[in-house]
Amino acid sequence: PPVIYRADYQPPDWRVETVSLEFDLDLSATEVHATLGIVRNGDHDRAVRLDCDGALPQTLAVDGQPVNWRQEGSRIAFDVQGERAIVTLSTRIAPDTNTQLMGLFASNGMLCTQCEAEGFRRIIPFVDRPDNMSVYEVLLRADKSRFPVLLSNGALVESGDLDGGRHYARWRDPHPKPSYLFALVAGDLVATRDSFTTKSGTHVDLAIFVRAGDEGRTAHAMQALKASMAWDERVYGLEYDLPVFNIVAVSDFNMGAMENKGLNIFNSRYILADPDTATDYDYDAIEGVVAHEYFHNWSGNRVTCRDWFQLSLKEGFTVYRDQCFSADMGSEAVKRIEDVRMLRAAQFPEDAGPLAHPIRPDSYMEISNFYTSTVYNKGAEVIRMMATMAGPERFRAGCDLYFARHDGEAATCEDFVRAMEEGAGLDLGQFRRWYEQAGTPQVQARLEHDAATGTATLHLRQNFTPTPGQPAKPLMPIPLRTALIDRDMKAHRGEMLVVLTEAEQALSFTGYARAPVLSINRGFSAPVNLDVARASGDLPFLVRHDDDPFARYEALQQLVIDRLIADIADMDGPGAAQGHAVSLDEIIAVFGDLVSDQRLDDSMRAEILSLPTEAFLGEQMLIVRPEAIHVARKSLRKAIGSRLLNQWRIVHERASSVPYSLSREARGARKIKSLALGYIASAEAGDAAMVAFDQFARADNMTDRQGALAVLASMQADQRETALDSFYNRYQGNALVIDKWFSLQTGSAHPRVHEQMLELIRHKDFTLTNPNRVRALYWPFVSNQAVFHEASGRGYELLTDLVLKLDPLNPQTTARFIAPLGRWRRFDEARAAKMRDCLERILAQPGLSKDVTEQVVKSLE
Ligand code: DPP
Ligand code: ZN
Repeated sequence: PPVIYRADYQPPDWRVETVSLEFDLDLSATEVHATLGIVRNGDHDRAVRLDCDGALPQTLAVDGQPVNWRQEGSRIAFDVQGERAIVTLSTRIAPDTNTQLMGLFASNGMLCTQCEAEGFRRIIPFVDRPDNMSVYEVLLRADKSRFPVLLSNGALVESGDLDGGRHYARWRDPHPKPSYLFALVAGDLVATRDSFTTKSGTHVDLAIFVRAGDEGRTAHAMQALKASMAWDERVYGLEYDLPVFNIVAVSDFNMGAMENKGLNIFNSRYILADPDTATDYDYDAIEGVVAHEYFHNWSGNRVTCRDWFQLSLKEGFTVYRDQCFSADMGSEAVKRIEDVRMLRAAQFPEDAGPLAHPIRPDSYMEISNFYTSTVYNKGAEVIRMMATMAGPERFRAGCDLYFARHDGEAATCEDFVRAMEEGAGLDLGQFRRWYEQAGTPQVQARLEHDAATGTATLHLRQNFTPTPGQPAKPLMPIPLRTALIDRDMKAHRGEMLVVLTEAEQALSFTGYARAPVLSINRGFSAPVNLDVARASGDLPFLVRHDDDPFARYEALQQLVIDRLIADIADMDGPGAAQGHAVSLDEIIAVFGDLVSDQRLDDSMRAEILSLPTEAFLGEQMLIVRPEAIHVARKSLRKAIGSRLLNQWRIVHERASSVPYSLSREARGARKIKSLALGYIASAEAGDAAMVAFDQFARADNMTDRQGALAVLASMQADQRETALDSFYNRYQGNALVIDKWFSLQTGSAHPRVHEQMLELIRHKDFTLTNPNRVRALYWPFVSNQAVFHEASGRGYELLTDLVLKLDPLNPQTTARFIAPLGRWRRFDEARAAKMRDCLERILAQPGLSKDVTEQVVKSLE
């Protein structure tokens, strides 16, 4: 497939100023008539070229005269003489055969669209690129009984009945927008309604449309929407700009949700929740995604992207905005830990592998492959670093300037950086490299102390490892929030922001009779890998005394990682381990202190006391050793569980007495309850299965039920099957909960996960046509390091089979599953060879999609 380069950007030859669309909607045959007001853009005599994917025009006329068009690859071309013209064209599409879920597709008898990034061209041929902004008017016609609800962007202009049991609705969106923000929905849906009054007094009607029966599960999403609208006014001064804001939930969806102007379309998992079916985690995810899509109304829609290389302009910024919103709604400390954990789980491996790319990529074959953790989550970290360096007021001034200057435009990352420089008064010359360079920087830190002069000197150094296409890398500015903590006072004199700009830098601080303890990259102020030379005893000190909650978490994670890496080295023979790992006794003592530390709330306690995942431990090793990691971690869990068993039981009982509510205390209690249960099970306490089953059976909410079932799923006990069956029977018919039932089994630490996986693939509720179901079954399996990377290679074969079967149906969802195989360089030769074989087998498949081809080719390079 051809490669598209950022450097080749050219403005469109023709713009579409106005779009009028008429749809005669039907599941199997939808007719589309389009009237496009086009304008020549610049002084040239080139033809009109419209992007087209599968929906060739049935008729095409320019100013009323039929014209002959020609096909040029994925475009159609025709000639137009004057400066402006009216182009009319029609297409006929079959939504119910659209398994890619791009363009107009059917889901459970309803019709809806997904146009980002290049789905609109599957509806009609169009100048389908984000710098082509048009005003849309949309007329929808359909059978009234099957499609009683007809929605599009903007506001409803008129609606009424037609002959033959049909009806129509006309929608108009006054805001010019790129085609990727176009949306329509037709179906038999029920609405939950509410309203919001903006700070300037405009009334906005809010509605969430779902299938009948789901309307009792929309309250949380509605509350999140209203909270987001208020938050964006308060924190960014940004108001909503239409009289209507509609949300529709659909069950077949590739993405999490889509920010179409005035008509957000959501994967139902990010809308539907009640205590019986959704966990606290689901509640948070809903709040975050609803906010994310709402915030796009400014960071994405009012100011959009010039081209898809600028994707992080809207996504990185909007993720940063939704992270701050969720922090404000709940716990800032816990939110930061969750976000960093996610960054390290998904983005760091991506940035260290064959698919590494800068947050503003330089090239792509298929843009769908670039909706990545790098563009989103590292993109958000880059915005966060600017916010940290500027401080809140100046950061806000930079954002104000950006929105004021670029409102109504298709902008670039460079536009954002320039607005931030001018508005916030920052010099971002060197900082721009964060947009250009892939790879996670390495920072080494060492604190040197001179007792004679009372001077502490911080030595910093930055390093880079090469990434594809970037063998050598210039230095980056790395903002590190830093504190020097006095060992006696257990306090510091104030946090400093140290910006490392050189390869090596040293900073001296006086007045330290004793060497202080270094607390660095507090709050994870820079997305780097940090290697700190420390005296043993420093990490336990930080776990107990650091006043930055993230730093406490980080210190304990590092303590555990050091110990486990040493344990794994010990497996090669005594004395193989070297370095500074603290003893198991010391780790148990630290855990013991934290289990009952009064300064921690339960939510933070549970966060800190969670062990790093096997996959994350693998990331810390040059060559990942799946069995050794599994064994070492399991044995550490067992030790922590059994030696603190009484404390875990006390915590479990205390937390079990807290009644269900959504208060922070009750949510914290639920989180620590299932964590404690997990440690009781890891201790292999004789009654563990009973305690777990008891929590499962008594649960009056999904958090406790799923928490218990997750523990049981890893056990070999009769209660396991009983609980799984009971859970399945109770929720049969609720797709989102049945997704959990699949995930709990394939993500478990049960010794027979692979065999269970084979059975689940054949389960009557498994289908390849629903992306949520595919991900629910396969993603926990692929992330289950010891199982997926079983030495036999059968995990790789299973994934390869999926890829080959799913690609013809849904390339976009399939391509996400290539990265796990692409990590072959990080495994021993035998595994690496098997992984490569699988990639070769995929590549040999005739008719392989562009999406999968790109990922496989890059993974093999
Ligand atoms: N809908 C996706 C998101 O909000 C892509 N824009 O991130
Ligand atoms: Zn987004």
